Amino acid sequence: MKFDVLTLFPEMFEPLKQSIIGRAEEKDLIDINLINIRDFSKDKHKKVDDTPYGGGAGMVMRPDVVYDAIQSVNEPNAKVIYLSPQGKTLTQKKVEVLSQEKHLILLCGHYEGIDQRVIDESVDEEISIGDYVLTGGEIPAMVLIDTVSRYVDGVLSKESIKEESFASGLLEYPQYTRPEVFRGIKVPEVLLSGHHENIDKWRKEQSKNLTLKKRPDLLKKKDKSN
Ligand code: 4G4
Repeated sequence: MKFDVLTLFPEMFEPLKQSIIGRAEEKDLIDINLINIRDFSKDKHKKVDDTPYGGGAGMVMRPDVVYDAIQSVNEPNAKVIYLSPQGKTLTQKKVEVLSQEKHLILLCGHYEGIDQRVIDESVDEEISIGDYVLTGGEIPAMVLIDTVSRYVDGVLSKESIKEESFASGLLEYPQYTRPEVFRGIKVPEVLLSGHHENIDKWRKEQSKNLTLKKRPDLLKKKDKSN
């Protein structure tokens, strides 16, 4: 999977060098290519934004600069995604669908966003990570890269994906590790029994009860396999 990220702040993507995503890139399972939109400014002052027509607060990113940045990496098989509060909300199902793509181009807006004409002209999909406003699309782009990369073959074990929360439409069962007793609280007996059938049953029941108690809305969803 190739990710091209178009941003004014490529330094914000340092966290993706860590842990599982960092290792996935080292192993060439994913490729994260950072493109500085400012490199496409033709202005002698490297200006990328201007005041909004019609007036109002803040600055808007110029369509010509953003368009040239997109065209520098665009190709027929790529999907151009604009991270914006106006997009469709990202779900685990959507993440799974996106992970089937070969090439994602992630466009990060800053300030008051990007001139609408380049969105209309070059963006395939607008995606939001939730109903709140951020200063830029960089954190949403990182969220998308992280969630999608987990579905790329070899990044996680197949088991981790199958077992985890949301894949089944339910919350994850509680996890325990050593010590057996912590502040007087013992690990649930069944987990020490070595009886895998009982452990499986117990975990499924925990998942159902937890979901009912903490996220009953998830049980009403149509798009799930429980
Ligand atoms: C596009 C338009 C995404 C991008 C306006 C981006 C929240 C999300 C931005 C803006 C974002 C989200 C400056 C408001 C950047 N905020 N929920 N901000 N703003 O996915």
